[in-house]
Amino acid sequence: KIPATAHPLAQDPTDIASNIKYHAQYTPHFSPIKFEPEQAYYAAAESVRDRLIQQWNETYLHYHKVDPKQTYYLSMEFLQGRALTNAIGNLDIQDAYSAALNKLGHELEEITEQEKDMALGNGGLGRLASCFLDSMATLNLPAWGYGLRYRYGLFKQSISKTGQEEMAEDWLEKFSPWEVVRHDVVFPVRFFGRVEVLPTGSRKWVDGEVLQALAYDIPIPGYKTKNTNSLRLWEAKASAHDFNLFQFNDGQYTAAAELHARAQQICAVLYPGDATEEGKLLRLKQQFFLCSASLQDIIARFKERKEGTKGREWSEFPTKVAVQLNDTHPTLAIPELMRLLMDEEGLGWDEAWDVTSRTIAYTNHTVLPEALEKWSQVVMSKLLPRHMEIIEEIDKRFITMIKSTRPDLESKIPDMRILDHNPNKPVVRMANLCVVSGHTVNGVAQLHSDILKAELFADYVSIWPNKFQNKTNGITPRRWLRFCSPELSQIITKWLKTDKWVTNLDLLVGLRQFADNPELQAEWDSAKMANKQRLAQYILKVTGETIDPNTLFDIQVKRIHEYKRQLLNILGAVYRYKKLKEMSPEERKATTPRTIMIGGKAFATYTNAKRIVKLVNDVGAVVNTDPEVNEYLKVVFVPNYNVSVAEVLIPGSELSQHISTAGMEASGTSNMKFALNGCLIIGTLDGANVEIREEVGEENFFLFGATADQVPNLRKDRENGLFKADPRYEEAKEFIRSNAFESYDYNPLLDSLEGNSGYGRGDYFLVGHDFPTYIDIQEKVDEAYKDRKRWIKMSILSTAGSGKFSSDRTISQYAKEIWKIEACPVP
Ligand code: 26R
Repeated sequence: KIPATAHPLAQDPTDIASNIKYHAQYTPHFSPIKFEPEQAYYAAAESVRDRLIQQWNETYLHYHKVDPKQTYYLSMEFLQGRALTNAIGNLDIQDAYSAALNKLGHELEEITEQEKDMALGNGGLGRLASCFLDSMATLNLPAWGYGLRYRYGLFKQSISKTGQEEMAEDWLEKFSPWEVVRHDVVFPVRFFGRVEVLPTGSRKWVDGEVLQALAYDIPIPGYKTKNTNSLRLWEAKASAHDFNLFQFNDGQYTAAAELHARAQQICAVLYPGDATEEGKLLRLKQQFFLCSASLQDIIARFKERKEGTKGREWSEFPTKVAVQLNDTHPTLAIPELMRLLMDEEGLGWDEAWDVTSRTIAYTNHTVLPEALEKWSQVVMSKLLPRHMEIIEEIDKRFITMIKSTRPDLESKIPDMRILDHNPNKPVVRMANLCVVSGHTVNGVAQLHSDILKAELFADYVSIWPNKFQNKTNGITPRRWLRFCSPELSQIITKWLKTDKWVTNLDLLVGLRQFADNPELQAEWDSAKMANKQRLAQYILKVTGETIDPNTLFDIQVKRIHEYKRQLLNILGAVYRYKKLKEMSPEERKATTPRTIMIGGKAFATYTNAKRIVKLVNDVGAVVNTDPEVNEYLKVVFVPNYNVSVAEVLIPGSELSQHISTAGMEASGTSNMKFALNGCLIIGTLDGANVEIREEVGEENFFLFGATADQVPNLRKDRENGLFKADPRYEEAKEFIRSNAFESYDYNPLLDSLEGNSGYGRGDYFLVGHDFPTYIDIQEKVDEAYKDRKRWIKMSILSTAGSGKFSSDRTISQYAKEIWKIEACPVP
């Protein structure tokens, strides 16, 4: 009994079931024999999409009519994860869909598992962009994301005897039900070529090769609001004109489709390796492709809306458009906007510069020197000759300005200017270009913003004291609490007597008054236990390891990087193992049993990071099969950490580690997700940890380690031979060197902790310095965990103090203090 039509806005489970069936039948992707979870997922997703499309169109038309100032968030990364649970949750149709699927013989939880993660991002920066999109829609802000439609997102990680292996992750293997191709939204994007000087004196970029950017839109529904914004992802195409039929018929198949092949390369992978010159060029092409297509689109929309309003001037562009650069990756938006305004729209330099600098703002996400982008001037001149000219002009005018207004800064010019004329390798410094051109520069946590002002951008602060801001990161409470932990959410709603906390996270402070209440504590405990059990089942499924939910669940999940110090964690675990081995059975019984879980991906060519992954796995292999300690300690590597894995791990965690060398982690955002889920943090005074500790209370935060201002001196001490290693630290390292875990050669990794100077050598990340206080505070953790009541209370207070870390708060601040945009709710 298949319905002939479906009503997209059906509320009744029977009607929704009909919609789902309708899609299974009339939007077919499979042979009409099966209706298994996979088929049910696609059909359910399509039925949800129908209802999104309705409000999505209304949103576009409404913005078009009202013509408010709109923000465009340009980012090379969006780490969206899965969409179905989120869409159903934001539309508030969970129960009806659950019931509808039951009618069709399926469970909602099971079919949502069918969805592949959309992993078009590496880590923190990409996930932040996705949390921001959720908040922008929820706050009814006219704000869109712009990115690239990578064919292959972040690689899939598997673990073998030799460590991490990478495989292409094919999120589009079948197709994505969430994207809509806009066949009418296509823009040309040029590469290479030359600059032609016209008789009028104006300049024009010509020749080279021209590809087409085609728009794919993904709906971004807000929570319980009609507003549904867009994430617009560009795909590169060559046109039929570029296909040489003559060559093809002549058997020259590759040559015939050369431009088509080059177009395919552009969006083939997220972050192509940049070890080679080819890789670097491809990455630069990607960046420009995003910037050019997005700005042409933004300008087209401005002109379209301008037509209705007689006489709008280009000078009004910044009153209608705010462009936010997510790190320096889309910096080319600056010279591209200048080029479009001058060469295509006929503005003069001053007018174009005024518009551009009032439109663009830049967020910095890291102070790590190797992550500050610098592009070869030679490569840039070849690929983007007109942009190179414009950048040279910006640089020249900046220097002139300094010389005339700030002669005192003359000696700083070589550091401050955009072009670095190092004779070996002249480069363009993208961060400098952003600071000089943008109206606002922000860091992502208070400490990070302070460091930017005091160090990286100190010289600019004296010229533009008001340009620099802080916007402490946040996370969306929908995905990261409401949907990933329905049990805990229900308890919170019950005790706060409202579910308004989902959009007003500050209301969580209301839990403080009940932190000692035994009834709440019992409920809290059982919700956490349910989440731990779900996590234990997941670990069993993916690793074959049985873990005991009665042990302390201790988690560190994030990209593997030496500054994040997974090595400190594993050295601590090794030390714990060794002590357990030395204990009598009675002594062991008195310890706090722990399950240490570590997960994360290592960049494919980052050797030390890969060694760390292997070490964690090797330690686990020994510890987990050692019958003497097995009950008291397990070490598990969680493979293929991604957004949907995080949604299982975080709710089930009790302690999480955020232990970067102080001053190096710009913010961290998983720390916020853990704290929000009632997980206690063991951490350094780094990034947003500082603010989390302030909010949850210092007695609910396990602090250790050097502070950011001590770090430079500690490194100097080390160079001067003043570092004295703690015997426990030496013991842990020696134990690994003795081949206690695997006969693999860990000496190169451990050697990075020795010596006395240099990046990556001489223990640049201060593992040795922080090890003793780390072990001491871990003992405090063990003690605290023994007092069940105290621990639960701390857990409740952690959630209660997490209100500040909603991305709704972050986005409201961006909207007010940087973008100057206002809500535009769809009636
Ligand atoms: C250019 C290339 C080398 C590159 C550098 C850095 C590519 C990607 C990155 C990602 C960096 C910038 C990143 O993810 N930074 C993280 O941003 C998060 C969101 O603000 C912070 O929470 C986190 O501390 C920071 O490391």
